[in-house]
Amino acid sequence: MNTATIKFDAFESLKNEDCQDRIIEAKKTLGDKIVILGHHYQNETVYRHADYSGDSLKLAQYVQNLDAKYIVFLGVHFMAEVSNILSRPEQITVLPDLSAGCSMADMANLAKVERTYRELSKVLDFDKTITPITYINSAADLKAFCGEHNGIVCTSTNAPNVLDWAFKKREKVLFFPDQNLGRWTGHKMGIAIEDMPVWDPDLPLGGLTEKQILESKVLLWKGHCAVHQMFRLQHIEKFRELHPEGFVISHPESPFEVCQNSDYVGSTEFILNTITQAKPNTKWLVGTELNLVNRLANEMKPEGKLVQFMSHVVCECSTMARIDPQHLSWTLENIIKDNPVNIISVPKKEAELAKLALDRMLEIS
Ligand code: CIZ
Ligand code: SF4
Repeated sequence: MNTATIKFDAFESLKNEDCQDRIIEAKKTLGDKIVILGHHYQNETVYRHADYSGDSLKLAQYVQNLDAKYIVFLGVHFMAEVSNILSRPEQITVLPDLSAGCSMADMANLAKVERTYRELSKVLDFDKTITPITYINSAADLKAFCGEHNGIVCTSTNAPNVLDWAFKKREKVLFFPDQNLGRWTGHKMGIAIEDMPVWDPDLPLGGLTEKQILESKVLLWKGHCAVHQMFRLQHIEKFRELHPEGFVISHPESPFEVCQNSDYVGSTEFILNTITQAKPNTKWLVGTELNLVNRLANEMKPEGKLVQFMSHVVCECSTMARIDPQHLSWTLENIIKDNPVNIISVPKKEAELAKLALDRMLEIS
């Protein structure tokens, strides 16, 4: 059956509750033709339909072992690109709303990274001296750049292993686009803060002197996550005042001083595991995305654990939230009609090079 694509207009005004039934129906109809992957930061209204959930590393690992023809990705654009790159050619990855991007990923682009390559090449032999590492929160063409220039991808789960791998190969690292993850990981390896200067891609020589570049160990791209940037030392101090026996756990995308003053720092998988395995009745202040913290708070209530979000302002990842029940049901119903919409397809050459960098990461994860 091949009929016309259903337009989104028909779904826009549907109520969330009505979409829930339609999603359940569509999943039944599609059976094992589809698999739905959900990132931890997704809203409950769609997350509950995920067949598998995880951080971007875990989801990338699932993708390699799926048989379904369609992979529906509840997450953001770069994750769906990774799914397309790591799945088999006949599999189709769909992102329910194409505007679900990542503002941090957008802080680096190929033109800027290539310009950085040219600027650094004025001072040193880039390919002999520097390993480019891109955080998985980046577009596929940046992963391809890393594939082509002996580089690698990392996630917040495996960043320490990846940095270790990089320093066994070459003396320096260019880390993009998140300066906070790069700085925290380097700091934990014992690298001095002054040996990790910030590289501003909009300035000649990144705003650094030749001497600074030559003496650096890690060049930290001037990029950050707008959500994690909201967490402050004052939030921690206030929590400690009220709950001196409590624990603070933060994501490494948070500002350096927040990480420094936390009891634990790690990826979303690490945060989930740590709090889930903690003793009953413990108290936690958590510095990561709101949807994950709310879900965890509800799940931990029966054990008497208090799980509190770090900021008093609501900082949900607004791009993750674009994946809503309306877009999910629209996507599924078009797949039923054999008219998949919002297919994510990375150009072949780019995908091959990006896969090199992803495979290097998966090998050491
Ligand atoms: O890697 C991911 O999935 C993200 C975006 C955060 C984390 O730490 O899991
Ligand atoms: Fe990107 Fe930050 Fe949203 Fe994660 S929370 S997807 S880094 S904008």
